[in-house]
Amino acid sequence: MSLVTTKDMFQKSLKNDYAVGAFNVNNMEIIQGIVEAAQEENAPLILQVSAGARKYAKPAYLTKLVEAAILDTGLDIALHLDHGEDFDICKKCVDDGFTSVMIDGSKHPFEENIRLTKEVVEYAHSKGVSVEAELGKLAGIEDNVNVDARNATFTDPEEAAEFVEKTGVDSLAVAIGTSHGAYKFKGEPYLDFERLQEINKLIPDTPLVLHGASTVLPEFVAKCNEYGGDIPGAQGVPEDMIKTAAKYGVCKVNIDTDLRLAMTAEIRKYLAEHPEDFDPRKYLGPARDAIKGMVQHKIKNVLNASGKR
Ligand code: TD4
Ligand code: CA
Ligand code: ZN
Repeated sequence: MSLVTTKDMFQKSLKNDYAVGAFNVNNMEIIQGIVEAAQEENAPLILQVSAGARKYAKPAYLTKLVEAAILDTGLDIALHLDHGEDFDICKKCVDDGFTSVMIDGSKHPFEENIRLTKEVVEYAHSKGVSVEAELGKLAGIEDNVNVDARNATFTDPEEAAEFVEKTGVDSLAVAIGTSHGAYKFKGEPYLDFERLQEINKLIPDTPLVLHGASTVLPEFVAKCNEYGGDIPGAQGVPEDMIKTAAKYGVCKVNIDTDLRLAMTAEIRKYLAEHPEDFDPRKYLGPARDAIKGMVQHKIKNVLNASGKR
């Protein structure tokens, strides 16, 4: 039981067509809900921290909470920086004991993205830390993204191969139609699996990462709306699409929105039904349980749909 890199996790998942869940953490209850689920499923696990999470919780709290989770559960956990935007934040996280960092240079021109990623790879690898990079842009809410728009924003397979070769990066986040948040598609959900397969064919040994992979579970959206919320038209990536992605080289599936929805739905319900209560443990407890149930379902039925873990 310790903090581990993603290296072994990804090698195994690449060979066996399952994916590892990478869940965003912001506080103790979220961490506890996730690790309890992973413990019951005996699953590999990545906990990831965004710049926003570091700002909200303060860096030391999150790393110490993750260390506590390892002590408590005996799990191996990878601690990962999500969407690091420059060398400095990546270096800070490496120095703080993270076992994996993402350098997101996707907003830069191709050559600059390569330069920046290479700089992070050199530093991180010298400390035994894995690096994820990103190529292409995650889609906004689109009805039907036409072919030209797709080619302009989605990851180009040839570029992906060149990028990995030139940077030495350990894993690559690809843009194939997902987006962050609760409003991923206006009409029918669409992901460009042909493109994903093409990328996987050109760089078969590179673990791919799917950002924006929350399902936006209707059950939690409905519960939020039933108890005073207002999130109409929310839609995520259907579970079957995540299962398909795991067959085409996707080893890491990023989930944040589903955690937020599960937590908020339970808190709304509890407070609506118990207006006299003001003990935070009374509503954070059920919120933690909801996270655990949701994560366990995902690990068991979606991420490990191949059954080969
Ligand atoms: O990378 N992520 C998580 C993004 C988290 C953003 O956190 P801040 O609000 O602190 O910036 C994902 O790919 C998650 O995708 P999802 O489908 O869950 O939105
Ligand atoms: Ca990006
Ligand atoms: Zn992301």
